[in-house]
Amino acid sequence: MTSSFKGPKASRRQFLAGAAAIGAGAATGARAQSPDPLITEVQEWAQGLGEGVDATPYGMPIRFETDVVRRNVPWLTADPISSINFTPIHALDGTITPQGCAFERHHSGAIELSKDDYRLMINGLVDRPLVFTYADLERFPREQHVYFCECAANTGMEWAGAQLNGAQFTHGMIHNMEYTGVPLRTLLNEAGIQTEGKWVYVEGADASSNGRSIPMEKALDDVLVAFKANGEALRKEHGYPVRLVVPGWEGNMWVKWLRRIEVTTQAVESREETSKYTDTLADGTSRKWTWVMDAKSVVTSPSPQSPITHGPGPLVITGLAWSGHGKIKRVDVSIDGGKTWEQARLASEPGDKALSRFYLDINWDGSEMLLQSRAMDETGYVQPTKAQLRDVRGLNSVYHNNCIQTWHVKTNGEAENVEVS
Ligand SMILES: Nc1nc2c(c(=O)[nH]1)N[C@H]1C(S)=C(S)[C@@H](COP(=O)(O)O)O[C@H]1N2
Ligand SMILES: [Mo]
Repeated sequence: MTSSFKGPKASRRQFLAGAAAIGAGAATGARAQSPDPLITEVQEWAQGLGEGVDATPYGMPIRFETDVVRRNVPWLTADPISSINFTPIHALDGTITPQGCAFERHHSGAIELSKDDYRLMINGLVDRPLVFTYADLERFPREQHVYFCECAANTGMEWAGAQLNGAQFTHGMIHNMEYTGVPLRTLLNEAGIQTEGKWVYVEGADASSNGRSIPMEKALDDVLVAFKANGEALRKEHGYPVRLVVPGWEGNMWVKWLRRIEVTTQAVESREETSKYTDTLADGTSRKWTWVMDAKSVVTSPSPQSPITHGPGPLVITGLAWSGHGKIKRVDVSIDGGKTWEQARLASEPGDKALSRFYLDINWDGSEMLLQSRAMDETGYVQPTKAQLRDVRGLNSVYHNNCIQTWHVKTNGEAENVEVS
């Protein structure tokens, strides 16, 4: 498939030639007529002292980066308490999401719960019902893992047509952090699971409680009771002091402010797993228990909020890919709406159920592009087109939309959310 690609892939020689041309282009006029004062003059910032180390006990991004923030979609945000905002994935690089701009989803607002007031109960079909304080949790052996958390509703507004103009809005209900915590298995074994215990029901301390049932096999596998993210305490909005991390499974199951784990014989069939988080299919019936987030990817730049700001020549195309079934194996990128594909470069060894960053470095000829990316995971599963997904799911679904996204990049570098048929 890649061998048939005739697109403008940049060779090293072309790349260097292009870079030189751009350098010359940018300086033409400026260099010919007048020296660049940014180079020839001693600048203000070199004539006095900068801030001392006591100015910023806890750092915030520099003021030039105030654009890189969570945003919401006003018509979707009927009420800011029971709502969602989106990660600015169009403006980030690498794979780790800083907590300060990682999307939030609350059903009854973010609560403030101190470590001292924190309690975690394990009850139900166990030999010894237990209550842990925060200090108790800190005494169990810990693990660290990087995982993505994707809301099942991510890309959910795009079922019936291209709607939101920006990767932040179409794909920003996702974050990827390094978690530190205790395996749920360790705590369940401490309580002693009785043989009839086949599920756990997990709930949070907030008013919504966001209760969900998890089959015992998953609970004993890779689920973490986490208290640190990216090295520091969880932020309030992500469940301080303790949240559940359910790798690869829909974000709704990642219970924040985790307060109780009940071992049960069956699923509880709570609100969050019956009237919500079920999928309408093309024939009008509903599917429940869609837990795993299938392989998906998106080009984050260029994209509507991250247009091309230079002329023809070297262009970095980049994006994110992930799969709830394991590692990303490969990502292909198309600049012609899926007619031809080129294999992108993965920036680092793909992690298990974690975001992967991909790059495709091309020599852009300045013509318009229909930019797409297509992820394949280690199971061999390939991210579907919108048409393929609609055959099964129809137009009335909300959750689990992992279709291939298209950006129409114009000759002036601006990009728009479109569909190709
Ligand atoms: N206790 C509690 N846990 C919760 C929620 C909630 O409202 N209350 N929202 C869920 C949903 S729908 C998602 S997508 C994730 C979002 O996690 P985040 O806010 O850290 O991004 O948390 C889940 N856990
Ligand atoms: Mo969610």
